[in-house]
This record gives sequence, C-alpha cells and structure tokens, in this order.
Amino acid sequence: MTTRPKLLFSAPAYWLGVWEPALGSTNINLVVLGRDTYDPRTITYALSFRPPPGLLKSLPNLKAVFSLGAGVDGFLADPEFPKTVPLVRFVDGTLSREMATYVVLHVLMHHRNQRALDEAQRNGVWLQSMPPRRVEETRVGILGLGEIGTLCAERLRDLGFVMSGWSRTKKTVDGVKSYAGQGEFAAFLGSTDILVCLLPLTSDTKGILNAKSFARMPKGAYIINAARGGHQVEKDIVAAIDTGQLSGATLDVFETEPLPESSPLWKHPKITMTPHIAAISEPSASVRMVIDGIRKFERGERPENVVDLSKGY
Ligand code: NDP
Ligand code: OXD
Repeated sequence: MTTRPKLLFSAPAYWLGVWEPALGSTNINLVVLGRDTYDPRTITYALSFRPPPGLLKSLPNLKAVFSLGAGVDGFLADPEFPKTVPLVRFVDGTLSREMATYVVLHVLMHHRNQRALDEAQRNGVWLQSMPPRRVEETRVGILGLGEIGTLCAERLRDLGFVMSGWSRTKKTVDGVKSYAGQGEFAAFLGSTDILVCLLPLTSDTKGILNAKSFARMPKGAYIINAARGGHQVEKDIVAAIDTGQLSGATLDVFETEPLPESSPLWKHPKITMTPHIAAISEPSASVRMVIDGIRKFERGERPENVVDLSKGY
C-alpha cells in the first residue's frame, strides 16, 4: 500500500477556503499548523511563505517544501532550514503580470508628475508649467531581470521608455540593455533615472538600495522597491530625498513589516507607500503548482523552479 502524501500548511488561515476544497479531490492529506495535531514523522511536504524558524527541521521525512511566494528569503532566514530538501518557489504568469501592473503604474505616476497635479487640483491651481518629460528621454533601470523583472522591462519598453536591466548573468531582451555583475553596477546606476528593484533578497543584494548606490545615480533620480524591505536602507532613502539626490520613492516593502507607527516614511511627502501588495499569489495557481509538484516528486521527477540554494534564489 502506498502512503498518501501529507502536506503541512503553514500560511494565513484565509487561504484555507481555497486549499481545502482543491486538495479534497486529490490523494494529498492536508494538515494545518496550529489547527490539527500531527506526528512530525508523517509529514512529507510543507507549504509556507515565512515558516516559523525550526519548523521544517522538525519534520524528518520531508521530501520537498513549497513556497507560496516568488521570494524564498523567508525560508532561508531560518538557520535550521534543511538544506538537503528541495525548495520550490512560486512562478506564475498572474504574479508577474500583477507585478508589471504595479511597476508600470508607479513609473508613470512619477514620470507624468501625477502627484504634483493631484495637489494642484486640490489647491485649485491650473498647473500647466509641468509638462511630462518624454518617454524617449527617460531611462528606467530594472534591478533583477528574472521572471518578473523581464516582463516589467518589456511592458515599459513597449511604452517607449529607454530600458536597461542589471542581473548576475548577461541577458538578451529585445530593446533592453543588459548590465551584469558588480563590474557593471555603477554604469547601470549612472544611466538610470527611475530605478525599479525586483531582485531576490540574498546576502549579495541585502541593503543594495543605499546612499552609495543613490550617489551613483543622476541627481533627482526616483526609486521603486517592490522586492524586499531588506534591499533598502530606509534612513539613506530619506536622507537622499531630503538632499534632492533622489526626487522620491515608491516602496511596497519595508525593513520591518508591518511598517512601525514611528517610521518617518508614513508621512514623508515624497514617499508613496503600499503595504506589500504589489502582487499577491493567486491561490488557485499555487494549488496547481503544489499538486503538480507533489505528483512529480512522488514519481521521482523534479518539478520546475526548484531554488538553487547555493545562489539563494
Ligand atoms: P527570479 O529569480 O526569476 O529573478 C531574479 C533576478 O535577479 C535574476 O535576473 C538574477 O540574475 C538577478 N539577481 C539575483 N542576484 C543578483 C545579484 N547578486 N546581482 C545581480 N543580479 C542578481 O525572481 P522573480 O523575478 O521571480 O522575483 C524577484 C523578486 O520579486 C522575488 O525574490 C521577491 O522578493 C519579489 N516579489 C515581490 C512581490 C511583492 O508583492 N512585493 C511579489 C512577487 C515577488 P540571473 O538571471 O543572472 O540569475
Ligand atoms: C512574493 C511576495 O515573494 O508576495 O511572492 O512577496
């Protein structure tokens, strides 16, 4: 008799409304952390976003771990993460498209001076002295030309922006200039008016949005961070805006989430913030990924999007 795969679910409870019925029609047994009692030895798969540290190590027969999100830093932050167990991250067209919508919106809000126009409207001012710059004269640089960064670059390129991207390895994306590695980082920043961070958070990328990086950008550059709060040094962002080195920032992610009440970012007139909602994984797509992944592992195959732990993404 073959044993049924047992999936430990450690995620927000509101997701269960989708997961329970979907898994009910499969042979996968769902065990909900905090709700169900379980013998750790019986768990063969786990699903989470930021698992409690030590949880995964306590499951000796784990065959694989699935991430509810694209970023897996929440798993790798656990010093006891079992490094021999495959970790599968969420890659999906819906997620990339939602991210692209967010990025295009915030690039255009800045590029078209929309915030100043809104304020002028509220003050009853007919503000014609602030025509938008031309897209052909505005350079947008994407940090991280992966699944999400590439789609964002293509969408912005199609709007006419001058596009470039920075990644570890060189890329060939039509109409997007590729910069790669530390050696080309300064040149990339120097030719970027609007910088969009879509990197994974790793030891190499931590704190990359800092005073030194801003100083390499043209005066008045703008930044958008929709990746992870660990990429940004918030005090450096505020200082760079206050000196005019940066003209502003849109931040979806923060060093501490939820953003503490005491943070100066809440009320800063040149900072737009959103509460880590640039894109939310579509539950039914992630259910499909997990069912398909478990079937593959059970057949001795390897699904796509297994994280390379030596790179950390
Ligand atoms: P990918 O792994 O597909 O792409 C990552 C990109 O970053 C690759 O191009 C990679 O280069 C590049 N990169 C990684 N490390 C370095 C480095 N040290 N130097 C230069 N380039 C580097 O990831 P995704 O596009 O799927 O996701 C990106 C991130 O977006 C996630 O990790 C997550 O943090 C964030 N995210 C945020 C969401 C939100 O709601 N705010 C929602 C979804 C994702 P190479 O290609 O050469 O390997
Ligand atoms: C992700 C996220 O990584 O939502 O997918 O942040």
